[in-house]
Amino acid sequence: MKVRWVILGGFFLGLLFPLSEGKAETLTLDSLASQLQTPEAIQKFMGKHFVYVEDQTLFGQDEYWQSPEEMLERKQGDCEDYALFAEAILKKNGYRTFIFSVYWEDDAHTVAVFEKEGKWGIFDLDDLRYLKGDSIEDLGKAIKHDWSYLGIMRKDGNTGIINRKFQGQKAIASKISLALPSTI
Ligand SMILES: [Ca+2]
Repeated sequence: MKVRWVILGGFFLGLLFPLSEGKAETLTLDSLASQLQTPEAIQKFMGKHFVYVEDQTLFGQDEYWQSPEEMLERKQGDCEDYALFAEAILKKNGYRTFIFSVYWEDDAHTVAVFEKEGKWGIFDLDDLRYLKGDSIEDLGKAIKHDWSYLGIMRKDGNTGIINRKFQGQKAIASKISLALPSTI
């Protein structure tokens, strides 16, 4: 009988204090990842909830790499913030993925890359597309045709640093598959 009263009590409390919108903001990456199990679901979530805002506007500095948790809470960011969020959710769902930056002249762009069914998926902000190429150069061209150099990245504090840099022949010869982390 006690159990029933607890359940009933919980039911009536729920009526008195319905879950507010604020509840969604406390959503963890783990619980979100269990809801967003495909790249398409991740894309839909980012498209619906995230807004592109430059780092200078948000943080008063040129570069600020937010953690996926910060991005989920703030729901505003630029290219690397979208990419780091997508990468985190993909990893939690077992995908092999990495952060990739393309540099040209005085600018750069960052995306998340993952492997799916023999193709390479690219999360470019909340755009998702697939590529059949197999070299790092193919990947670079898919983002920016006249790139200067390419980097497999990692977040270091609130900035991004290049783990592996590719230029010229090195980019042409390097297989995307080798850039993927061997362990998830
Ligand atoms: Ca940022």
